[in-house]
Amino acid sequence: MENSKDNMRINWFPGHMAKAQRMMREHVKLVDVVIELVDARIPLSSANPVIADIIENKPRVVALNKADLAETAWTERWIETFRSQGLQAVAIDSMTGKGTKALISKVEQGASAAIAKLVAKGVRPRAVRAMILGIPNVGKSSLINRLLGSATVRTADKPGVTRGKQWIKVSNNLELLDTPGVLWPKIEDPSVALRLAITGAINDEVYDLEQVMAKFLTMLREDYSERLSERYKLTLPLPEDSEELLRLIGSKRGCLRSGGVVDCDKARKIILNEFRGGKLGQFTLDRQLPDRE
Ligand SMILES: Nc1nc2c(ncn2[C@@H]2O[C@H](COP(=O)(O)OP(=O)(O)OP(=O)(O)O)[C@@H](O)[C@H]2O)c(=O)[nH]1
Ligand SMILES: [Mg+2]
Repeated sequence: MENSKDNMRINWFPGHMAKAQRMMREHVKLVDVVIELVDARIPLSSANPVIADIIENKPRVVALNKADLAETAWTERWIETFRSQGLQAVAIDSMTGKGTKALISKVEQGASAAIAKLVAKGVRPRAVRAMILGIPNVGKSSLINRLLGSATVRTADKPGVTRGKQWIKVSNNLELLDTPGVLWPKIEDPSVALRLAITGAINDEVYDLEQVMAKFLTMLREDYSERLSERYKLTLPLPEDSEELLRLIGSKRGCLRSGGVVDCDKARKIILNEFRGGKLGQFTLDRQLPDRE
């Protein structure tokens, strides 16, 4: 039987995502502006290529969420890049609310032409309607809760939490539509799939942790060996072989089975969780800006 996890050829576009995508196409007509959440650690890899097609020419604001987990200098470079492509972009942290004021003002600006058009037709001015789109686990529901100041919609540290759509009245001036996270049917670039898995956008059950962590450890050793050395008390230079590096970290962390054998699976999970929780510091994993024309 073919291993469905081979080469990360996995089913990350389950039926509920296809359904959610259809719902977005229908609802985009009802909104004045779209807020696209991307993950500040992977601003390019987390940008769904299908979104442009779904939203057509609705005004769009790109919010780089989880900016607290990304390298500030890189976040600024990415914001510049989005702006140079003619997109409004802003860095936010949905846990503390940092950047959300700037986001709201961009959303209001984006909607102003549509609202003015209604008023010109003699319709009473109404609240701005915005739809929040983005990949699973990027923080769409957390952003809504932060704007509301209460845990109104469900959030969790795993993809696929929000299933249906939900309108939320944030204020008299703003109504938001929360949507389920969607990926796209075919992720062509394996390095994109890798980054989506590492950052938690792809359900942990459907990819091969061993394969992902071998590649991730190589990335970490190349760009962040000091951080690894500091966190896990390792002497530099780190071993070139990712399996050896993993065993070293595992033994430092006491991931030992009887007989002193390192429990590699446990070590992999520890490293990944510490990365995701920000315990290894701030990371930007998309480190190549698109060429400027
Ligand atoms: N550090 C950090 N964590 C965040 C931020 N925003 C959200 N999170 C965390 O990311 C996880 C996912 O958040 P959700 O709001 O459920 O994500 P979602 O986009 O609604 O996910 P789906 O509904 O599954 O598509 C939760 O554990 C949040 O606490 C942020 O700005 N910084
Ligand atoms: Mg959600």
